Amino acid sequence: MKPTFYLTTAISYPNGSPHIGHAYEAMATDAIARFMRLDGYDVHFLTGTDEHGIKMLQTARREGLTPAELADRNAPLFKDMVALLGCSNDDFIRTSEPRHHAASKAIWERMQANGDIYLDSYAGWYSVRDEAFYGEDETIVRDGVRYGAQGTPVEWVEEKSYFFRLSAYQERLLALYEQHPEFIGPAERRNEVVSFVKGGLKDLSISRTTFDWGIPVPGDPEHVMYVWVDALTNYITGAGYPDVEGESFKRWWPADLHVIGKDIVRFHTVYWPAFLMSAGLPLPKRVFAHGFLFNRGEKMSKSVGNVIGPKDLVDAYGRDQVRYFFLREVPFGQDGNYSHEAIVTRINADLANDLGNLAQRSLSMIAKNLDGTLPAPGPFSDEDAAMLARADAMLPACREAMAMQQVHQALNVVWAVVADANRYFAGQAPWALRKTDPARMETVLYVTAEIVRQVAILAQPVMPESAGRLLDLLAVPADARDFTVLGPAGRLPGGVALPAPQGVFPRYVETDEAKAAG
Ligand code: ME8
Repeated sequence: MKPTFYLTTAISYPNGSPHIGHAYEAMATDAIARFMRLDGYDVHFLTGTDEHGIKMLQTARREGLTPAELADRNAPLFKDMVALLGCSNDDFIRTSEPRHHAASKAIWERMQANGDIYLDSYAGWYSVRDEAFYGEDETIVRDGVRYGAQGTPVEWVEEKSYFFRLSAYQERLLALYEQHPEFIGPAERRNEVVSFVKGGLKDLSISRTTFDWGIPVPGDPEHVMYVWVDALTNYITGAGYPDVEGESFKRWWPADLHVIGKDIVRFHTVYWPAFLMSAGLPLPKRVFAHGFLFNRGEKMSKSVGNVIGPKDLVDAYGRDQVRYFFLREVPFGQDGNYSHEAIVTRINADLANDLGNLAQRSLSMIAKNLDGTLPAPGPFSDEDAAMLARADAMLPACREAMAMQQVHQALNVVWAVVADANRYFAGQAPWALRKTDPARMETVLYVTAEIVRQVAILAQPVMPESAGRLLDLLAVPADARDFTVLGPAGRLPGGVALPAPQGVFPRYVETDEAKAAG
């Protein structure tokens, strides 16, 4: 039996079209999912849309739609986005689905049965943009407008509300962070959460009565659940909750990894574990928060008008190129910038020049000089052996990086070997050996092809299509592309006929149009 790995993205509010922040999270989580599958895990990868809440309601009103109509119109855009990006998600959840209503009702009832829910009235500040309640001390007034902790405007709310006894969970949460330092990554986020919880927790308002777009509170349909109660619950719905005895729930829950953005850490590392503790359910093993992406240093927002859609990027640069750029360029967990120039530089330097040329030069020499047959190597020189050893050492280094979601670091490991291989190829000069020592030429070409094989296998999580094409060019069979064949165990067999080489990573050629758009 394979070990299991259940991972999720945040679910997006479909109150508009998907933006690059949504795409970034999906691409990164997909790269992790693909890595784990290739590394022998049975993976379940969940993503979806978060359709309730006032933000959806207000947008719908502005557009003259019901919130359900707005969700029905926009949720497919998110589904299409993950497909466009080549994501390998096993499920796409919409919180308006009956399975999710059932799960939300069930977790509510369990928290209630545990004595953690009571009726009172709420009077305080609420940010619709964040769908978050803020304490007075977390707000500031600027130019007559009051803003919450994340800089979004807040409004005063007063209504009857159910509360969750969050204050009762302070000690248990602190014990969780202490005993499981890996629960929150990266470390800066963990420190923020620990000091927030140490500062004391107030009970949380978890229902609303002033609108009815949401999941009705069991036994009191005048209230709908606070959107975050149902949103967080999506992760167990996706595992088959409330059927806790079912095969799916036993197999997938607790989740191994929730990938989210840094603005929603508190919901995932304070509220969510407290809800689960209250409901008597196991806790997810890790929550990892990535940073925010900025277009040339500015935060993207619809009001600023600098939102570039994921589809525009994929159309302009190619799917694998976009995936590679964001995952290599931005250290996962930190904020990052993107611009047309930065994307073109990565495409031309890392992909076209470094990996593309290495593959193209070695494969076209095999095509021209050896009738397209991969040679069997002669005895390995010290340089050959050292080069192979560096390639063989990639997997453990990549595993270590990916276990901490350091996707960029795993790519750095692989591209360091690509750089070594280019130096090796230039130093060995197989084109010169063609006349002086053809047997050595064959060995050098073999070693280079073998490096390309291992690089391509490890590039698959980030660039599934292009890496697959490289492996096709090396005649690597479909069942010899996972991580069990990395290292000496899977060396290319000599004497195999290779298909005609083709460029896999074209250079990006600047057009005036692209310059203007970038
Ligand atoms: O927060 N750069 O939904 P959402 C990087 N529905 N990531 C970004 C980003 C940016 N510029 N902007 C947003 C929600 N994100 C809730 C989640 S989960 C139970 C409910 C990330 O559509 C953001 O941090 O506002 C979040 O992880 C995801 O995109 C969805 O954001």
